[in-house]
Amino acid sequence: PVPSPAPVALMNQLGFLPGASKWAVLPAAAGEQYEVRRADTGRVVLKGDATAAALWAPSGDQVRLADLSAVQAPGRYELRWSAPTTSPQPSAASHSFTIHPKAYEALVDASLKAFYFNRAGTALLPQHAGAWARPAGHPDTRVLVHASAASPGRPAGTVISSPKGWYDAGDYNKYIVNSGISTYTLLAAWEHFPAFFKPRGIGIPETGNGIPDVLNEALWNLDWMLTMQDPADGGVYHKLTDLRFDGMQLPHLSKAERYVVQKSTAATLDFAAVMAVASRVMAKFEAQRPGLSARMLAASRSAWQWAQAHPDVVYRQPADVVTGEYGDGKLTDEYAWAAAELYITTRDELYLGALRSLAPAMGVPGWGDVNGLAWISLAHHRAHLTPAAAQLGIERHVTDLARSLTARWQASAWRLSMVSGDFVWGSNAVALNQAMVLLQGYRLTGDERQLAAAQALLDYVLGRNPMALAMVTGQGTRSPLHPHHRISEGDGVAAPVPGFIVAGPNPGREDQKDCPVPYASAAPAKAYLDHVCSYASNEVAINWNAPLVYVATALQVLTPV
Ligand code: G3I
Ligand code: 9MR
Repeated sequence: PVPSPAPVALMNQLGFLPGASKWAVLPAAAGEQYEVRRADTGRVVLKGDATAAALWAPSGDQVRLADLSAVQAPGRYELRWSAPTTSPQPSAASHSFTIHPKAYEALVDASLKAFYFNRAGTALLPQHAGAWARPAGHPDTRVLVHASAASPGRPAGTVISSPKGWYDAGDYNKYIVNSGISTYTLLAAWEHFPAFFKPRGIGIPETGNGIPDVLNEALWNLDWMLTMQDPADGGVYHKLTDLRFDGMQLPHLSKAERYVVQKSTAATLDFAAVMAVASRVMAKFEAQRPGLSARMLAASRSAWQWAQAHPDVVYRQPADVVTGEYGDGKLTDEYAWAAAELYITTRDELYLGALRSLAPAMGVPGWGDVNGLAWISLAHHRAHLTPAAAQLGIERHVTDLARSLTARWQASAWRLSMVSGDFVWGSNAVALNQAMVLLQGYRLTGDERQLAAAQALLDYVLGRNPMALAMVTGQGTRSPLHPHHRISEGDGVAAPVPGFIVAGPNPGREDQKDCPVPYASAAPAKAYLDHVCSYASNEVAINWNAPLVYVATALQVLTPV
């Protein structure tokens, strides 16, 4: 496939819900006035004045903004603005967009289905995977205990079985820390919006089994996570991995030995948190998976116990292992998150005590900082906690951060809460996790600016960005064609596997030594390269897709139509 030409106005390429806040970024040279016409009748429905040209520091561009929010009726529209007076083109420039009451439903389905496409240990059949059908890879029924993970009951070289789970990203390894936040985010989408997910089938093998597909997909990974706990002591292995990264080939061609590596406190606490969430969710599906809820709670409690006895076992990459690290020396957030989820599920104030002594500060969630997940769960369940929870100040923690992100959105020349320092490896997930925080603020306060600021972040990843790219494979009019994804690269199908959000701009450009072509720009919001070499800006990952599922769902459900 060949990329389509870049449009001149930057907008969400999937369009908008009727009641949404709707913004377009215009070049600084655009004239002051803009108008919106219906594409079918040509009738002018809005005339407005663009904001004065201003610098957006992350991209280094001077831009003007057009606010199209007043247009609400479903349909197709043409945005037109006057060309610069100095421009050789005499006519006005234009850009089309749509308004639709189900604007993000297909995005939710595709971004959730991406997890299915990344399943380990199973063949993807044509009736579910279409052109991306493939043989089973990495059964993981014969996994070796690495020397770093040896215990009296399981000396080095012991063979264990640890099947299923999702591949983490473009690589074929499975990491508990990153599985933790990713699986949680899908479970939160279910806990917050069950009515939306109940009737949705996305065409996976389990569709129609009496469990909603968002949970069917989460269960594929939860079943794997359970096998990563040492039953003898409750500790959880940090990862299941090859010793070095596989080649750019389909999974069934990889024959390297697989290992479980070192138990860590971060992995064990993330596991405890997710199992506590999953236990309360699966309690409603006892008929479909008898005993699973109780098993998950027991697994969560024994993981918590292990962490009490091993409070600071930081993951250290063994010399013979070079795959992803997910190393994190700060563990108070993992403690707080596990304590919060165990408290919510059990109402046992032992865990509330632990939480209060940690006094976790709300932050934008990420794999290395999970405090925010604790507050998101506490906020959602605040009406069902014990009276002592009132002292936590749950609402204030969430709304303070949502307000500060909203202030950034309001002040931004791009109308976006992302600032230069947010453009790190996986910046698109920083954007979507900011949106997740804003959406929690909106759910608590009803402040429409918080909903608008969240919408702006979805707009950003779907095309209102300097690359004019919908950064999700197969979505919008221009999207990434060459993600760093072994399956997409190895399958012989021209189009990448659909529904994956790529990492996004990352001025760190840590992959340059391995890339034959340079990035087009080093500016924070432009340091992106649509080339398979670019593992620092163009890889896919489960922890980047999960907040896409959440944010697309939340906006679809919460935006007035
Ligand atoms: O948070 C700091 C920030 O404070 C600092 O200013 C900035 C400056 O460089 O760095 C920020 O940290 C970065 C961090 O990502 C942000 O989450 C690190 O530099 C950067 O090296 C780190 O990258 C991680 C990358 O692995 C390399 O370790 C990514 O988060 C993480 O998503 C990525 O994960 C990989 C797995 O290891 C293997 N599987 C694929 C997966 C996705 O690429
Ligand atoms: O392909 C690897 C990718 O999945 C990881 O996220 C990335 C992070 O460390 O590393 C990639 O592997 C590269 C390795 O780190 C350095 N040599 C080139 C590898 C990619 O071709």
